[in-house]
Amino acid sequence: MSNKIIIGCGSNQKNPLKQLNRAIALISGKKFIKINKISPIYKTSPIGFSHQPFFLNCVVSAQVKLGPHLLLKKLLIFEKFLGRQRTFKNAPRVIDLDLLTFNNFNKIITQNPILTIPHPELLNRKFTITPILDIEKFFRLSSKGLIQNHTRVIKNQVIIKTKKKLRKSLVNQKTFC
Ligand code: PH2
Ligand code: MG
Ligand code: MG
Repeated sequence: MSNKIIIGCGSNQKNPLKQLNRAIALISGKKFIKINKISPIYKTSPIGFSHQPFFLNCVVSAQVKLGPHLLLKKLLIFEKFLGRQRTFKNAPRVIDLDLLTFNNFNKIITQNPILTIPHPELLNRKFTITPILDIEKFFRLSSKGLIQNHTRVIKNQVIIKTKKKLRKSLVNQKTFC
């Protein structure tokens, strides 16, 4: 069993580039996941709660051997391990790992408050659409059509492609999970 997924990664605390590096090193060390592509890193204006620093965002496409609920559980464990503390909605965070899509991009896999796939905000955020298009050129969401058509209507979101590069393996993955 191998499922194709896209994970959205974001950070705006404690050296965001370092946090993205730690997250991706951690993910890439797991046996149940094989990373295919990592998008460029974007500097993005905060959405939802604006009085906080800019974010760094990127997305990762991968193959996983888990179902969506178990994968979500793992991502939450990773966030915790990497120092995420939950305070209020859209608060600043050391790391956020969102399961954006699972296999067929078009299909609603689950739709509940705990896990909705595709991610309900995917099409409302340039910081998810733009990096997805970098690595999945023909990404399509059924009735909504090609996602590149969505970025044009999103207002007030600053998103700047950076030249920042991710380094490998900053976390000792072997001691975890
Ligand atoms: N994540 C949020 C809310 N707002 N804004 C930016 N720019 N990047 C994010 O990753 C982000 C956000 C909730 O998860
Ligand atoms: Mg999020
Ligand atoms: Mg999240």
